[in-house]
Amino acid sequence: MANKKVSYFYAPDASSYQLSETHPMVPERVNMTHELVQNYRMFPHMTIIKPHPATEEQLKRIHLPGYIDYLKKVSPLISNGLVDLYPCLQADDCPTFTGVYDYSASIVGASIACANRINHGRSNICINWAGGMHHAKRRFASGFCYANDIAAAILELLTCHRRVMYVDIDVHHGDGVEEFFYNTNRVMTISFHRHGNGFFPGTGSTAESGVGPGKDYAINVPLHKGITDDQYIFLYKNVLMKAMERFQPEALVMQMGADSVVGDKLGDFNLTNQGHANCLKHALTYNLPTIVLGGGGYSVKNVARTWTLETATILGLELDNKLPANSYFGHLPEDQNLIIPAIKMSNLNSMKEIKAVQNQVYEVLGRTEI
Ligand code: VJV
Ligand code: CA
Ligand code: ZN
Repeated sequence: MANKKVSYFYAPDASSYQLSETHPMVPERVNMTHELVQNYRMFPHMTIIKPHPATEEQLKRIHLPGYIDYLKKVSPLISNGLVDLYPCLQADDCPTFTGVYDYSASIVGASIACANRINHGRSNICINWAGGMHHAKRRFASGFCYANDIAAAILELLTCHRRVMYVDIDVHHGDGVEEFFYNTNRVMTISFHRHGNGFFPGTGSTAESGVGPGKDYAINVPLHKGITDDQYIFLYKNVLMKAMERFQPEALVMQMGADSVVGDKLGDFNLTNQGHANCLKHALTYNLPTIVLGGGGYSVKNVARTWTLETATILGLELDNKLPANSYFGHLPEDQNLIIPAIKMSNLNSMKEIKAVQNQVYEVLGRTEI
């Protein structure tokens, strides 16, 4: 979007943490993205900002103070045995690691900074690829997410915008964000995700749609493995168009989890990164002040490719499919290209089911009023 003021938030120190030696969540993927964005010469097209970590007070607006105090004090050495007494960190998905508080504060700080910049009208689009931690709950960590930067950013946007829309294309259900705003009609949450067969976190059926004043303002789009670009984009555009028409938000937050791209270690959709980027491109056509966040993504080179392509999409730039020289990708044939093609795999979504889900979502949206 050549005429838009774009800001890109990047905390160089935040991505050097490791949840554990072999944990699938690798914060380094944000550094990989950063290097590709730099080497594709995108920096001159946006404002690069180094955000401050969130303060304790900011973290406690979203989280139970006792949980934040715990995060601040805990260390791998003293957490052994303690997790059973105070089970807010779940041993394998959310291990206690050195710097867990600083890591969390850094991510939340960047997403709050995105919101502030939008609130002051200084940017139209703000990017935080380290953000998008959609599972974190008020009282505990969940699904690799310790602090909910998305809820913090939305809360900040609500001080200046009547209605905020949240769209989540991570392969997992955005349960944490949904829960924070489940009973308000000032935030509409929309998550597309794999659902069923025990896929994490298990919530996110179309019937789960909000409570009290928030009834019908939580939208869920459950899908099966193997979905293709054509099916996904068809459903995504229809849902977004209808939701925009009904809700008329004043600001938009996009969670761009790249685990919905083909070849992910934890996800099993068949979306290309171009399909994934087209979802963002479509969202930007509504011309709303927009925060663009990262999220999941476990095949790290694919994550870097996807978020690089999406940074270019935001800037309205065309990129050469040949990756520029960089320190992460080597000389192997599979390391040469930006574009990730679809593969041959079974697709458990029929067009009939896609249309049925669409109609269920339309029914919920049809009951909303502004
Ligand atoms: O399915 C689960 C929960 C279990 C308990 C923990 N074991 C490890 C797995 C089953 C029920 N958790 C999911 C969490 C997915 C979080 C996704 C986060 C996001 O992308 O939506 C946003 C950032 C899950 N799936 C796979 C794993 N956990 C997993 C965790 C590991 C692992 C391998 C797989 C943790 C440590 C190590 N390997 C070394
Ligand atoms: Ca999702
Ligand atoms: Zn995910």
